[in-house]
Amino acid sequence: MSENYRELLLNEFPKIVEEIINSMKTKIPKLALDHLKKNIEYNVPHGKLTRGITVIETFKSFLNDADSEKLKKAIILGWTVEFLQGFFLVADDIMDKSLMRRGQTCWYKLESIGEIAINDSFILENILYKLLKTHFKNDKIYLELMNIFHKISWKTEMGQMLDLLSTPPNTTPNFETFTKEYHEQIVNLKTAYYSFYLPVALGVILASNYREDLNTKQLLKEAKPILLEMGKYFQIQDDYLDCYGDPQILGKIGTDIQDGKCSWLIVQALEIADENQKQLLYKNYSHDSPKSISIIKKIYQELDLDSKFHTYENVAFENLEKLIESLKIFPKEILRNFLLKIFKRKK
Ligand code: GPP
Ligand code: MG
Ligand code: MG
Ligand code: MG
Repeated sequence: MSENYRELLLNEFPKIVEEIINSMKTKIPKLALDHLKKNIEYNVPHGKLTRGITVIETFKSFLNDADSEKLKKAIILGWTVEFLQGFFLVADDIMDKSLMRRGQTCWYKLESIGEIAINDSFILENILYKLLKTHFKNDKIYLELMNIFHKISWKTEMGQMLDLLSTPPNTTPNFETFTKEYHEQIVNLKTAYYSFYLPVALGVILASNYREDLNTKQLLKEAKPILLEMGKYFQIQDDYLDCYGDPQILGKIGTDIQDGKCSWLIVQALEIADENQKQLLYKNYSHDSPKSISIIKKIYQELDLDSKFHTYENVAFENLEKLIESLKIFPKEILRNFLLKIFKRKK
């Protein structure tokens, strides 16, 4: 099923690129048009497209007999979340000093790119609002769509701010904030809202464009806590994979230890480490040297964080299954599918 939606999305992509390029054709010189196209094509379509697919899946489960015109709207809306994701990732890689993304060199790291990547990330964000305007300006949900993107972007940026403040430049990490509670707040804001709540909410909102009987507010109110819980599980997987994942499969190389991130792994480690291990963690965490990184990884190994994560993963899965089972009005299948897509993921 989702393979089909992936194909639907990818088939529409060249048309979206063309639409954007055509809108600028007579306004900027060819070399700028070429750069704009390259920015979009390099940074938007190469991910798993889980968020875009979820928009379409959610929409379809509320509007099973959607005709091709309505389905096209779902596809466009799917791409708007992927443009938002492209924007966040280009910017995040600069802030995190990452090297690889989706199996490619990070955009800002390309020899011909560099700091223009900052502006390119802004452009990717702006394109999503252009797409909304072009394709939804005459729909009653237009304002609702714009509002939700603004609201969720704000949350994500607050989360990114907390994430970055856990280790400001040229200082030691704020270890007093390396707690479960602070970590939970970071992942909830920086990941769960835009990656889990937003795609499902967009699917429901689009369906409500055609079905008067749908109570968007009620439906989303019920699904939201579960989606945020799934988002937390997803970012904890991301934190785990940063250290234990295979970069070949993951398409990116971990940076959390040298960046001094308030990651699930370091929070767990500080909770159970003995005094000697704690001192070593304090001394070496956030240092960008192979020796310091290997000291941290060795302590993680001594503390058996690998198997602690697997235990957490199984408990989180069971808990989410129970939560989904308890839904009264929101279709369980949508959330079950979403959960199965990420359970034990390697990328
Ligand atoms: C994931 O953090 C969070 C984001 C990509 C949101 C970024 C938000 C901005 C406002 C730019 P991460 O750094 O752990 O992701 P990854 O491991 O993929 O780099
Ligand atoms: Mg980051
Ligand atoms: Mg990052
Ligand atoms: Mg990460």
